Amino acid sequence: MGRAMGLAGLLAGLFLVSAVLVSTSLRHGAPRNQPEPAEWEPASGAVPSEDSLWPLPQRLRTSRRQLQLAPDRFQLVHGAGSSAGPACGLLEDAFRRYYEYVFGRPGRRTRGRRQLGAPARPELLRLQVVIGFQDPGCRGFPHLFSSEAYHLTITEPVAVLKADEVWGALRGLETFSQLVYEDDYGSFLVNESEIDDFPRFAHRGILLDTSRHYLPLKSILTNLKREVLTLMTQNTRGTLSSAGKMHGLFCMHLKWILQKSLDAMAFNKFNVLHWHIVDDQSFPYQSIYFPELSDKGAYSYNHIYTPTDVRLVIEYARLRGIRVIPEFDTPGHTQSWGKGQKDLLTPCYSGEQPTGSFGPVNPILNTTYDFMTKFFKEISSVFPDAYIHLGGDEVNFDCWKSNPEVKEFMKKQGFGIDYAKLESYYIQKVLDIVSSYNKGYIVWQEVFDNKAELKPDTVVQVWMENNYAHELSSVTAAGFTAILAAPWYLDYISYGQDWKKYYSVEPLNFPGSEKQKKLLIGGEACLWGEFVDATNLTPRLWPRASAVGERLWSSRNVTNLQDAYKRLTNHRCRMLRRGIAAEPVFVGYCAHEAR
Ligand code: CP6
Repeated sequence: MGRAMGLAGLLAGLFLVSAVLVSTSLRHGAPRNQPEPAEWEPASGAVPSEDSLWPLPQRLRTSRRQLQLAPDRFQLVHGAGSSAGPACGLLEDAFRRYYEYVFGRPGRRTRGRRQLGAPARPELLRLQVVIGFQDPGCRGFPHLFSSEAYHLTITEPVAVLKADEVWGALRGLETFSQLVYEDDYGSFLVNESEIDDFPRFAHRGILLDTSRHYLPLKSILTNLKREVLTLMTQNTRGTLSSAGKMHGLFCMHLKWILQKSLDAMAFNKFNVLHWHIVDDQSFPYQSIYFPELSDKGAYSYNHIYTPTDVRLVIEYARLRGIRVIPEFDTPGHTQSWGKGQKDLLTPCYSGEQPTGSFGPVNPILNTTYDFMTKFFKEISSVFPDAYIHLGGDEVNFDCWKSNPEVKEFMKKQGFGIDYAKLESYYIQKVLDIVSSYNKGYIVWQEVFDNKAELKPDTVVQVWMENNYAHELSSVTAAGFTAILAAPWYLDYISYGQDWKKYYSVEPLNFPGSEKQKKLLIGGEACLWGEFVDATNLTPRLWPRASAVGERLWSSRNVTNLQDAYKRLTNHRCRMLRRGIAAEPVFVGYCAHEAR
């Protein structure tokens, strides 16, 4: 008993000491403008709220008038007339998150800090969130045609965030959190402002590859324990709903790379996780109908995503307005599938003899299509998004060419020696299977290049760097919807600020009519996994992907590199404060990192 008391006393003492230390260091925590390399004149910088906005809103009016937010009074609330209320778990959870992003964790705040000599200012008491449409958003999933538009007015004494759908409210909350800054005295300030915002492109994705390296969902245990404790004890406004708690518990399981990536995506207003989940090297997706696929094809029994893991990722993403589009790439890139599914891949031959190695999916067997029918039935029900990515890239024909039965089949079908026709034959059958489950599909550009007969609503993803403008032109001239990935391969690294290269891409800069331009629905930053795992994924993605994020969200004329540099540097510091290990843009420092 006595020893327990002693321990408690010691802990209390430690807490006091650390509280004092924290209170001194946090006073320097303002996301201030920092000196820039000499060749760049600092932009006006007169309105601090503007200095770290990323991506830049479409329309923005800020005033010099500063309002102060008091952490113990300020509230995020549902506004009168909103079609969403406390039953909306998605918004309740977002309110809790964004309160924390604005003011820091309750445990890390120091009471009374705002009284340290800061002059009294008019106070901002609340942010009221008003959702227009009665929509299923609180329970439903975001989709290609969701509205992410919002209108944000920040005036004394109450700010109002209006959005047709909850997805717009999520984007507006992110913007609001970016407008608030902390001054040298620890006061939280925001400039009176008015923002009208909406995305330039509807599809703004990040491709992550979990086949070349497994990317864990779960955290190290110590981290997990701390999180659970915080969740159990915190009560930000005394109204943390049980739905919010549930979501909080969900999040406990996702404390690692996939979670971090989804957090950071929301900070950058990305709305699609393109989950390149399986490939040649491993098959981590645990299938319900075909458990052998991951039993045999994953790196190990632990390097898998169980049905529960997949549900958690989808829910964690949904709460941030992010769609999860899985890619099951066939007929190429399928070596790992062959381990758990006999006769799925084509046996390669050397003359009359099978070599024992295998090529792409075997397109000449009925059993292949029986398998795909069952497999994609499962995928269609596990992943709620209206689209599935079916791959179709980089099919090597050598093995098909070597196989006598395939050659025979080619003759019978009248394909001659054009193996692209065989590939199209296969892809068309898979597309029909997936359509029968009422799903749309995305394919890599080769499927279009090989002249497969595609349904008019097929989405073609352009990835080849050489002459991608011409490819966009052809794809859209044929009437297909397109996604651009070619200029944004973030797995390529080089010395210097390559974010400028990504930033300076103008997606609509391809030859074509207005009608064609409308068919480009957006783009993706791709992080292929050959040289990336949990150790280096985050700093390789951020803030380089942020450049793509602004290009896809903000207006076409937002191209000033100096202004972008200033905002990106501050945005990167904010990502660090929020737990994202984003790499530096260039030389400099973050105010919060001072000792
Ligand atoms: N994996 C898969 C890859 C790539 C593609 N598909 C790829 C090809 C070339 C470059 C980068 C990535 N690693 N399945 C092509 C879409 Cl440069």
